[in-house]
Amino acid sequence: MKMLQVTLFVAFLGFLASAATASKDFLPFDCNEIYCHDNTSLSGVYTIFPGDPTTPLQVYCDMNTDGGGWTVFLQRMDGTENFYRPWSHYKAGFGNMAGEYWLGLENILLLTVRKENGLRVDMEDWEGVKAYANYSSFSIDSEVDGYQLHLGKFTGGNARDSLTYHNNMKFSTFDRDQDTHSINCAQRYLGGFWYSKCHQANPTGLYAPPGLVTANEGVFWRSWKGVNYGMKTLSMKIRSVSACACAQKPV
Ligand SMILES: [Ca+2]
Repeated sequence: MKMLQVTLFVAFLGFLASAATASKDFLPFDCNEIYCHDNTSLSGVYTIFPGDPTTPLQVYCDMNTDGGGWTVFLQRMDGTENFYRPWSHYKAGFGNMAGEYWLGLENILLLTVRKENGLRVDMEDWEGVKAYANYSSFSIDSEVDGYQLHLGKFTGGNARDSLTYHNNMKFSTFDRDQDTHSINCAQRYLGGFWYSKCHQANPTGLYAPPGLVTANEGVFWRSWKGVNYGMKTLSMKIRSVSACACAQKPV
């Protein structure tokens, strides 16, 4: 009897060890893998490993919108974070993952270079009305190529399309002008973005309610509310286009 107890106890220890190993070995690449691993996961801050296993990255995962599994790389919601920042900050990322942040171009590169992703932009006005825009694919080049944007087709959304204009642009900040205009768009319009000549949207622009910001400087999305209207919230998020093994939540 005692032998059986010991055997069961050892078996139980073995089970615990294997469970711990399984959990330790789960190093999710992005929010979609977290969602696929457990489709009851709630929206919130998670640790992902888009680089190697020794470089964890904190990120906000949107597990609610359109089936969940979205890795958020830009979040505007209350104006607490300063987005008028130099190249080095946009490269590395800044802000608070539970609030406003930019994930960083190097991290966005890691997330998009190994998997094909779709892009979704969600926004909300100051009356609580929501709008979105979907794109079939989203990726960027490395720093030596200016983090050039490669955007797929606009595939729908009531915000309509204000981003295709920015396709194939390099990224610009006030201290690295890579836009196609003779002026410095990032400096003039107070953000860091794939500015062209200059923009149809300004997701990293100056956060302010409508009427308190100069035209073209706010967090605007031209095809929805024009250039004078800064959004109350705006987020940009990506998700792998390949379906995961689990069933996604119904929309
Ligand atoms: Ca310029």
